[in-house]
Amino acid sequence: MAKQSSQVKNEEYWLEARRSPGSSVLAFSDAENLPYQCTFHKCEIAGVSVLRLDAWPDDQNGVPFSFALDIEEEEDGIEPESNQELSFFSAGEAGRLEWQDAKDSDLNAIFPFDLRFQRTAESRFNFRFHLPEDVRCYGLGERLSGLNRRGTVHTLINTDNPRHLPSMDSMYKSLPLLFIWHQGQWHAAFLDSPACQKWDLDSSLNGEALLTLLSRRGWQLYLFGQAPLKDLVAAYTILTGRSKLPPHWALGHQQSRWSYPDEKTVREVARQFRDRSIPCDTIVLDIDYMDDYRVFTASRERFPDLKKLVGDLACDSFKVITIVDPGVKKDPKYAVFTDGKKQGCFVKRADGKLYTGKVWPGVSAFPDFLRKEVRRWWGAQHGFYTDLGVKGIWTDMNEPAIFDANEPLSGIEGELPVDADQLFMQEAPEGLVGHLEVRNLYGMQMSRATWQGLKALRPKERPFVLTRAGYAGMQRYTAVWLGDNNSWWEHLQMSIPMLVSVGLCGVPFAGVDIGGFAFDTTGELLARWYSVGLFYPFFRNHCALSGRLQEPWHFGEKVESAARKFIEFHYRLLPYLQTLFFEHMLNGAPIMRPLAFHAENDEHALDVDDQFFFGKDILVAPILHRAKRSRSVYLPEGNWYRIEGGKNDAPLAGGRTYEVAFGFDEVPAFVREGSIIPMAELRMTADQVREAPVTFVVFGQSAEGSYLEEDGISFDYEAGEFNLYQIQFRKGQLAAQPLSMGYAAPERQFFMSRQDVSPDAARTKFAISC
Ligand code: MIG
Repeated sequence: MAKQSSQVKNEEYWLEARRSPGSSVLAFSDAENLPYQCTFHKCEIAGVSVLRLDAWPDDQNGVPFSFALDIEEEEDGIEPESNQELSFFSAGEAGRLEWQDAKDSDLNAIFPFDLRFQRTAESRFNFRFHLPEDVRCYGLGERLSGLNRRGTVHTLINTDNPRHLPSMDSMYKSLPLLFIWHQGQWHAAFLDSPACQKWDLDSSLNGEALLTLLSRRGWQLYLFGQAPLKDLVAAYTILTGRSKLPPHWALGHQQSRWSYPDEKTVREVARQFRDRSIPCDTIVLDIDYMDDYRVFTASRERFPDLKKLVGDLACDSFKVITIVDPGVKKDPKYAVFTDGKKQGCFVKRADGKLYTGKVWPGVSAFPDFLRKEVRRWWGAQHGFYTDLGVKGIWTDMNEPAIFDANEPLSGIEGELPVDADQLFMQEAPEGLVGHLEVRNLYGMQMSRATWQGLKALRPKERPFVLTRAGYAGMQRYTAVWLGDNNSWWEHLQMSIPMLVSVGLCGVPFAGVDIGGFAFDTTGELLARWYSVGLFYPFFRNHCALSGRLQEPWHFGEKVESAARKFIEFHYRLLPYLQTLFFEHMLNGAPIMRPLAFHAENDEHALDVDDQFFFGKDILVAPILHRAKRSRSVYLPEGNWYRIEGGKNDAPLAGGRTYEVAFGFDEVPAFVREGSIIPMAELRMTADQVREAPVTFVVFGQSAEGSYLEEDGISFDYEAGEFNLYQIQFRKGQLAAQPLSMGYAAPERQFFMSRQDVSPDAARTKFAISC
């Protein structure tokens, strides 16, 4: 094919694109003679114009299979839907999108930042784009940074680095989705490649971003044209999928510790929760429940009858979650190892020998979760836990973390190491690839294997999986927590922009360790942390080996009662939280949202990252500093009630900042005038809340909200077995409009109250009739 230069933008770099006659493939070459192929396609997704660039080195057959995309697969237990109306529940939308040929001239129309890209080394692509002065950069998932990611470098390669200092770069998860705000409008870019990516968002303040991808494989870059932030999130989550409804119990309070050393301690912790009437659903067993850290085993000395323990806890309405790491102890007497080895499930080095690395069990082998057969094999091992009655699985160390190989890439200035110098090889659909090319998929595919395993073992129950490492699309299988934070006020503060960003990147079910993981927490920090944590969708207190005891009662009466009050508030808000998970399925919206999500034309709101929306109607503005009693709160447009202001409280007008004091046990949040919050009567577990009376708390003279009913555990809602109501308050009357009716809900009592969330608020009976 004759190559002639058409256009060279900027210096020696970039895009010498030529259209090869009669096809949409554009051939590229450059001064360094590193040719590649590139195609442009476009499509409309959720009303957003999306341009997709596919590029791959000349000597390959096209772009590799994408694990990020939500492509219908029988393996995931997803069958093509029969009912069109319910198509929003089914995965596989990305597979059904119709892409049309596009030209490189569409590029600037959709993404007006003068994007240029080039293959600049054998294993490296560079992308550049402009970042005008006013631009804010949101997204990129889990980063130790404020909401606006501009002005620094973000390296996306999954890494276990427990030192969450300001200098830290690579984190556990890689979510390569960037949102760009410019002159009141949003755009987005998603680079789908599970290799190392380095996003330099104008660290030298010259108005230019440089994105480096270190890969010998092809990639797909999605550019999202101008649209409201929420539409961009909707479009991205059509591509990469949405979370299903979690089991209802998993929305309750979880108590964890590295580690509860034995059965007796676990029973004692559970008893304390019930004796002290602090709501709790789940006790989490960290690595020490195992026999010498062998996954799929339990210690005979410390947990001699785990089944009985799990059963006894179940009688007391507790669920048990166990941790599972990917490393399988290399031990010829250990069936999981010998069987996995026989079946060829473990990764090998480039020379074909079994790869081993040291983790908790000592020398260990690692499954290749990229392979379907291996995912099946791994999933089936979880019968060990389901037989014991264990309800959820926490997958940890799945970057993977390997004690002496924790920093897989020291820098990415040069080239990707050759395969022989990488840890191990993996089997991608297109053939063997060096681990670093696909590293960011490891944790995601482990949680997928776990999700599928639990689904196959207990087909009638929605699995609960929690992961540390992950990549774009992981929300289809798993909840996340953000790893090893510290018991520092700074990390309480940071949890807000971090979780909000993870949510914007498609992952709604997220939280951080409440109280902080490493170091000793204080009573004040723990209580304040619960005042924020009650709004984390994933709501867990967890603490490291060496820290002081961190359950809510170890700090005296004042802290215990504040923590109890916040945990109770979370439980009372469960009906509202449930509707938010449902909303996520409908439109991809996260649960914790930045102010910009709803304050669309408010430039000031863009830079606020110590507050967040919990759904559309609750604005959280917590105290985040030691010894502070008040803080400055920015209220966006609208009128806002303090959530615990009571029935005589007057709302504050938005569009300005107030200094607001919050009592030590006061919920630090506001409610939008015109909203209705469904709140349950208090119960000690989430399952019990499902049957408790619900009060619709009305804020304002004319208000709206929604309310969802479904069975909380099965997949029947996917077949339409749910009831969704729009609740309206007009002219002093409350009414429930059924939007969808398919579930025979158990009896429940309903009430209405005006502006008063307290448990003893004056309330009137209300009947949802249909
Ligand atoms: O090397 O399982 O982030 O939550 O308690 C540490 C022990 C391994 C890291 C997790 C943490 C967990 C801990 N794990």
